[in-house]
Amino acid sequence: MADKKFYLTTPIFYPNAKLHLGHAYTTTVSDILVRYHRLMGEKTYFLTGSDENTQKMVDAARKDGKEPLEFLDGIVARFSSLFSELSISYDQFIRTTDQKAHWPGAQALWQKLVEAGDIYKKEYEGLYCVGHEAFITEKDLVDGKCPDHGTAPEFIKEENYFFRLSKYSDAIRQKIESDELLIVPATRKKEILSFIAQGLEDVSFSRPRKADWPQGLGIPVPGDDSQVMYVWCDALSNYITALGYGQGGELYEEFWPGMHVIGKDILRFHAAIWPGMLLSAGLPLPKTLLVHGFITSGGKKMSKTLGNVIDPEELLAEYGTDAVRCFLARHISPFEDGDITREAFKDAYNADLANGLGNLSARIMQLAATHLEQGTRPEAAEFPAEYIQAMEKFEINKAAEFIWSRIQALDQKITEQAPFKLVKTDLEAGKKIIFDLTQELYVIGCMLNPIMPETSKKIKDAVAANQKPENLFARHD
Ligand code: ME8
Repeated sequence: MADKKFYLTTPIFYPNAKLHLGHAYTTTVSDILVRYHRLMGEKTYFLTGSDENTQKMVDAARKDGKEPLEFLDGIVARFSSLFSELSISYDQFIRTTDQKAHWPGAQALWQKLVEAGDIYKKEYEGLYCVGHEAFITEKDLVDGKCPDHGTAPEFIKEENYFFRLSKYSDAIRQKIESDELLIVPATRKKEILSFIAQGLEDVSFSRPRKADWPQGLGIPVPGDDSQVMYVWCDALSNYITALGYGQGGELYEEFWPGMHVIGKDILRFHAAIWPGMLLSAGLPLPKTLLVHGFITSGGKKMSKTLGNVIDPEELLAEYGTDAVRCFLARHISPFEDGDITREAFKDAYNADLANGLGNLSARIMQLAATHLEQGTRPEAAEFPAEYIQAMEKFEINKAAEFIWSRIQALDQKITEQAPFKLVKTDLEAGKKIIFDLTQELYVIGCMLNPIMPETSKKIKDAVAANQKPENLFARHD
């Protein structure tokens, strides 16, 4: 087991605004999966980062009265502080403006595409949506605007380098059909296969360098400084540049190929363009794409005008790290859209944590501290098969559901067997039940490790020390 490798990436985030709960979701799901594989004794590597060479970032910086590179540092510092509050255990944070860590690998990959004869120059005109950082077509528009971003696209006529993606349609389709590139859930696999069946078109892979972009922003196309790489070509390559691809990186040899966690909105980039680039370069494709849904609030897309935006920082300040992680893990399916409101969050917190896990741990450990002589740490916790199976299939919500079914079962056991009464009439029998309860609580503590790392530790420590854990979750009214 020790030599089993697990490499997982989050999408790299656009640093044009603060991260919202949707971004926190992607990152938390990723972290839970990595922590699970670490718990299973595998050697893991966890990458996240920011997608910085973009027009939307430049626009946001200027609106804020800042120079883009200075603006970036401020926003990226906030990303890392959010990730630290969420206990995200990443190994590396890659920034696509990093000229040492990212640019050489991105340029080496570009060079491979050139060598394969897959890059060519073409005069191009089209409608560019800055929100998507992609060209869109007339028929995508509603009242002349991009329906996702509510903004009118820019008409662009320019000479670009193109990537011959069309050449790889069949090869990509085969890799996906055979699950060599596994796309989870199956509905997303089906969706992308029907998209590929129409035939993939070549994609514009560079833009002329903008006069108002500072030096240090935008990766120069090798051999043509007047052009910078198209943002998706640049961004996707982060998954291997971060491992030192193109620079003799040992991490690349050790960990690639790995798994990408993404939202449903960026499926095409990851299941068509990215495999196309890798095939062209003769590199292995990712093993898995886990495609999650979108988080809505009260059934609607979070928006400032509707006033339903949920700020992860506020939730974290009010309820704490593990409570936020628990809600995302247990109440949102990693395969479908999910909903959150403040009310639903509070109710779930009180039921799952204050009355559920917190109360159960306190009851059991109070009994143990009163009646057992010493700590009762089991040698090694056996992980139940249901838990393992759910986690291996990325069904984090099912794994959490299983843990909570155990919590309910223990609650019921205490009520039915009433060890607190039994100790008065048959001390040894009462102690045996209390001992068993602590053992089972310990297993719950172990299973909670990927989802709620701090709570997991508190529970395990309490069992080992034969003490009541400090107040875990106070009720919120
Ligand atoms: O797409 N619910 O960056 P991004 C769930 N830079 N997930 C959501 C969400 C929501 N409401 N809103 C966004 C990008 N996300 C690119 C990625 S990767 C080489 C480049 C998810 O900051 C979204 O689906 O717009 C995406 O996976 C991630 O947040 C980053 O979004």
